Amino acid sequence: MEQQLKQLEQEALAKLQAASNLKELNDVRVAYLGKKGPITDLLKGMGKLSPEERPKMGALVNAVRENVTAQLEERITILEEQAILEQLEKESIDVTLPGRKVRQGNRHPLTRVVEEIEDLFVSMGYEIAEGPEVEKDYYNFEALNLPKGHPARDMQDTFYITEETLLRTHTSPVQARTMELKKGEPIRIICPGKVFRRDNDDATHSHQFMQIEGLVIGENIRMSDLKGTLDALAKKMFGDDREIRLRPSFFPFTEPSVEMDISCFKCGGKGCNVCKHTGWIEILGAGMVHPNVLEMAGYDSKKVSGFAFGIGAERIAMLKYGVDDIRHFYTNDSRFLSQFHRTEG
Ligand code: 2NM
Repeated sequence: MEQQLKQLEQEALAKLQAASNLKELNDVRVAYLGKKGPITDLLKGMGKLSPEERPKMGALVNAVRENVTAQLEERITILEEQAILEQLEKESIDVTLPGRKVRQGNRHPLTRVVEEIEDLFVSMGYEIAEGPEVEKDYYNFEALNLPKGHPARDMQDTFYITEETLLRTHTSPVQARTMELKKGEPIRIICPGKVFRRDNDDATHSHQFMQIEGLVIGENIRMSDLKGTLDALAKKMFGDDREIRLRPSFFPFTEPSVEMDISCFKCGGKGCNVCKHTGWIEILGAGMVHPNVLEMAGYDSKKVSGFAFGIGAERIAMLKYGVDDIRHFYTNDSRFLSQFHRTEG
């Protein structure tokens, strides 16, 4: 029996050494030390032994069990350490690899145009005014000398919420609201913002676009003030050697009304593809605020006068940056947008 025990011990120890993972170790433990294992059997068989032999055998079996258990625990520790080392090896990172680039964002080209124009006008003492994009028919049309049924409304068809509520077709309603609030006081504001028209989108038309309008009201505000202001705008946006030209035009809210051209920034006026061989590029509309508009807002048109102008931000951005399709501004394509990283101040 002693012989048998020694053999069992050798076998168990050999299998513990051979086990290459924790599961195999556990199998060995169950096989030799488990309730149905041979060592337990031997302990159970002790009853058949003579009283003299019993303590001796009991001590022997216990010694074997303790030895195997100790070896098992040592192997568990070794294999666990091995597993951790393998895991660490797998998860190791090469800290000398170059890091991932953090891509810096940039302002949207339209934001850039709007902010450049805002900066210029703020430097000339203007305030920036904003108002609702969902507007009342009254402020969008009526207060601007465009009564219901006026033919000029056709060119500014829009999205209607109700009969009397609509998406604004220009930022002029902000100016009508400001005039109403200031009741007779002088005004110097620019109004940037989204505007809407019922239009079929193509390379040069968009049902939503960005407008910047300006309004100055006070005593003795004259056409020459408008002209000097627009000249400063043209030079700021397209270069100090730009010349401007005003042509007569029509808007219901101004009288007289003009359209402004700038001398072509590409050819300087000789004629090229940008100016369609005219030497001039149309930039904006403007005029002296119509007396009806002043009166409706509570101003005395005999005492004060004013000028106003309206610029399409997309048109300016397309000219400045050579963009050939207005839809590029709204499709969020990073190949387009990433080209507008600021390089200058
Ligand atoms: C333009 C052209 C001409 C304009 C007029 C007004 C207001 F509210 F004062 F009457 N705001 N903006 C105006 C005048 C806008 O855009 C092409």
